[in-house]
Amino acid sequence: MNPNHRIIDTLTHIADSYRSQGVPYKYKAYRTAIDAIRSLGTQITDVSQISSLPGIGKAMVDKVREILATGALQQEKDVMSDPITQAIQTFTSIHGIGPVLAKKLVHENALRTIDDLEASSHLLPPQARLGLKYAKDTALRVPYDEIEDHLTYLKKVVAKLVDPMLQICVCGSHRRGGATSGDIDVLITHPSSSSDSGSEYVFLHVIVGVLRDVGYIIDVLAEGTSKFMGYSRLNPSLPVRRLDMRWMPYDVFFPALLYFTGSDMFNITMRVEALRRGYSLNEYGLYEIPGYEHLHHAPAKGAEGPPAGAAKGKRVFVDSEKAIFDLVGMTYVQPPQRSK
Ligand code: DCT
Ligand code: MG
Repeated sequence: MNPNHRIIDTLTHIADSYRSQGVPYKYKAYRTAIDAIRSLGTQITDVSQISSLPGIGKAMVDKVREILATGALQQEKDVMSDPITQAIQTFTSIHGIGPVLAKKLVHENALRTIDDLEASSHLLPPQARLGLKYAKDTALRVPYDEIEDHLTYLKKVVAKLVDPMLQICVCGSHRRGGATSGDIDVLITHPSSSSDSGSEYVFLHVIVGVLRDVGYIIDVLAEGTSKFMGYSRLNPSLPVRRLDMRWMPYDVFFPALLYFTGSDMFNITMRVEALRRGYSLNEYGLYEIPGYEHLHHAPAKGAEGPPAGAAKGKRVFVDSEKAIFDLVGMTYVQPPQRSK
């Protein structure tokens, strides 16, 4: 356990409340400070140990000082004991309910609990009604070992009923070594697929069909050619889990693996580093921004440009996550150290 877990947990509670209230800049400020503290490695006994860290301003130093002096933070106690804040947090954790709707339900309709929502489900859009159907189950974190069981099951079913060459991995917080995860993030590719052809995009549809037939996928929130969002269950004695699946052709597998592993904040940091080196990085690839000198070429291959909507520039083929770190001038970071 991190020697500063008390400080980290306290600040995380406040960060989460800002996120659910729809105040992203505050959420990011807390997350940046939390990451700096998590990376410290030594126990904080005095605020002088953190006051010069990047991302930690005076207000954050004051909060840490209060935690060190009193063992707690009044602001956290207020957040955790405020029924309105807690209701907004509960509601925004339901798929299909964002901060604006959550606040409306709390302030205008005086709803506070999942039971209240169930009694007033006519106030919800269809996606949120589906989210509500599984809300009690999906509020539970998914243990590491259960996700491994999902992976084993998925590999077996897909190899047998779709194609034995399909490669499946779990990304997200699970790949970062999280003891529990909020959902199951699955990335799928096939070694013979390429973004040049596009025909392989039919794979995800076939996989989803098979997984529905065998009763593993029990409901669908959204399904496209490269993304699936829905609900799955390994067996009836276990809770229903939120399942996110992405299909990526093999030539863009590693940028996708990097993106889908996260964390969200780590991705932002890495994108900024890439930009400094003249690259634009997203889940679909690493692109050279025209006009920069790109000294460290990886062998470029195929695909002339990014998909619609992505930054313009030539795509750089990478055959590992490490190759992306190298190109953007970062030391390789192992997945468990990417929880930032
Ligand atoms: N991601 C991102 N930016 C976002 C959301 C997601 O870069 N705004 C990436 C990084 C993580 C990955 O997608 C999966 O997203 P989540 O499942 O939301 O996050 P997680 O890290 O897996 O955490 P959790 O345990 O809550 O699922
Ligand atoms: Mg996840």
